[in-house]
Amino acid sequence: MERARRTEISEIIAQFDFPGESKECISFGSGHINDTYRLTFETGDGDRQYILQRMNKAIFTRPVELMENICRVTDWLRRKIEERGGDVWRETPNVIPAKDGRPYCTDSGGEYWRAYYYITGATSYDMVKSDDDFYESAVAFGRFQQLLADYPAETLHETIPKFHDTVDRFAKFDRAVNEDVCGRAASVAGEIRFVVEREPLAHVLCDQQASGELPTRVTHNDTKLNNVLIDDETGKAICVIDLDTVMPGLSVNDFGDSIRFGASTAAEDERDLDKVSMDLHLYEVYVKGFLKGCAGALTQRELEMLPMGAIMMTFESGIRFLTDHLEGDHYFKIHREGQNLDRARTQLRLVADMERKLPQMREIVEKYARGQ
Ligand code: ADP
Ligand code: GN1
Ligand code: MG
Repeated sequence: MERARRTEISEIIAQFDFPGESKECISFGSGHINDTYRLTFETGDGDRQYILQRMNKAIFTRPVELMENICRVTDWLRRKIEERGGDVWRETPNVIPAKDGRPYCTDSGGEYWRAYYYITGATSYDMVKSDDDFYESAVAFGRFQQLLADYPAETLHETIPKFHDTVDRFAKFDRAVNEDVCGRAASVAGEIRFVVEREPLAHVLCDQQASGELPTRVTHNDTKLNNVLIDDETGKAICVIDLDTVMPGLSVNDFGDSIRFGASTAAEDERDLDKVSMDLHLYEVYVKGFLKGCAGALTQRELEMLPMGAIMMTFESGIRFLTDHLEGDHYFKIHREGQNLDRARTQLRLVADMERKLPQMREIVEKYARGQ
């Protein structure tokens, strides 16, 4: 680690009551937004590990409210897990308060940081390795939905306003195309046309939420496979992590985000689009696990709209990546030129594939919903 980072991190570490001697600090995970580190401390009693994260202030503009949400939700989950005889140290993230009692601290540059106990013996995966992992992640996200089904969603802060307001996402995309600040629009005319042709799609779920046909629930809003920790020994999903975007939302969007990421046959930024499709078998595996985890918590309308949730989240992600490409990559971290365009292209390819597969996607949900 270079010197500046080291100084910065030690300034943060000093604000928490970590035990023993600091031994290691490594960059961790593959998220697009926050910066994550794993800290190791040597104590007389063996090594102890923690997760330290710098919250992205440009994106999470109200970090105090964000941490309030996380503390409320994890308190609730801990109570539910305890009632069921589960392990509260492994089945939910546990925030470590700073020395001053706040669930976060700030550094001299005004950045916000938080710490969690590190959950050992578990891994988060960026790609589906086996059906079992994907099934397990589905059960975990479904269970998350179920455990929070009676939580008063309206009491949570909206950590990113209009996060899954696809109509608003479309409007921002439209503005980015018109402003074309980087002069990139002409080179992505095909992608822009694909999105514009589907403008009516952006309204479908927003309208049903506004009319109350779809209930507003506590949702995770970033249900990628890599936001679930899978136990290295048992292969069971133990914990849903990355709770920054937990806020009021739609269950079908949580379902959909998992499908667009995990049921794809290729990585989110794959450049060879011939490799990209939505795997119906993986889709079925996820439906089965998600409905098991939800354990009857979903309404009939939510069940009917699950396939639409998959299309919508994929479409919305495509719009977001394309917007960021047009605006000069200021939102999603990139590791190579054109990465956000590559990400947009995989998402739009998946949308086209899901449109073709919609009848089968519906049949699969019906098959598993019958047993509900
Ligand atoms: P991001 O928003 O950047 O995706 P995450 O909260 O998902 O950040 O954390 C990044 C990675 O750090 C995760 O994919 C996971 O591997 C690891 N991680 C996060 N929290 C914990 C934890 N409490 N215990 C163990 N590993 C964790
Ligand atoms: C971001 O931080 P990460 O990688 O878990 C983004 C999600 C996107 C995802 C795309 C706060 O999540 O909404 O779906 O990238 N998070 C935020 O991979 O915008
Ligand atoms: Mg994550």
